[in-house]
Amino acid sequence: MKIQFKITNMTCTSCALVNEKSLLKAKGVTSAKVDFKSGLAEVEFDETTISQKHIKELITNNGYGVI
Ligand SMILES: [Cu+2]
Repeated sequence: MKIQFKITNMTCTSCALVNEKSLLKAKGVTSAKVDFKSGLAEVEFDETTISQKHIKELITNNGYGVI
């Protein structure tokens, strides 16, 4: 499954990298791209292993917002 959502509060490209890395580290996530400029996150994952809610929690746990 593939989802797109927006991440808020990112101030630079390393914020995007931090979020991208934590997404990629999560079990069940097969691909993750975070664009700093647009704030857009694109995540592909196996929904039998990880939920959308959990994916978004990874971002909020890093101190960023999710829309
Ligand atoms: Cu930053």
